[in-house]
Amino acid sequence: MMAALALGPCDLHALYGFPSDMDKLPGRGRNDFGCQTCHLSKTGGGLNYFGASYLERDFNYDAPVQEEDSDRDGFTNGEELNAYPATNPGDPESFPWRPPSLLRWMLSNAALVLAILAGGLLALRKNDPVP
Ligand SMILES: [Ca+2]
Repeated sequence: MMAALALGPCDLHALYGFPSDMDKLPGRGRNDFGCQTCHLSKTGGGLNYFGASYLERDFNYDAPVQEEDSDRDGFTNGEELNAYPATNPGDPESFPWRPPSLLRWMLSNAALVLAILAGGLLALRKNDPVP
């Protein structure tokens, strides 16, 4: 009983064997944030933005929860929890790395970028003096 008193609500949740809501999350909720995936502190307590959304959906990690951006950091909960490494969907200061906009454009238009580069190389070769 003394050990249980030293644990936070998130630990008690697992200790007393309630259905694990963490197990429903990507990677079974095993990420660097632990209880803070849903709670404000490492020992549980109040819910963060994602925890409130998850509770609102009765702990169903369904499409509306996955597609929501609970912490309004520009990434959906699903993008954050499936990122490698996962980021915290309840913390707006935690989000996946996003390449700069020019690099994103170049990656999404790779064929055009390669064609421009190839055309530039051909133009340079044409200007080379013939041996
Ligand atoms: Ca986040």
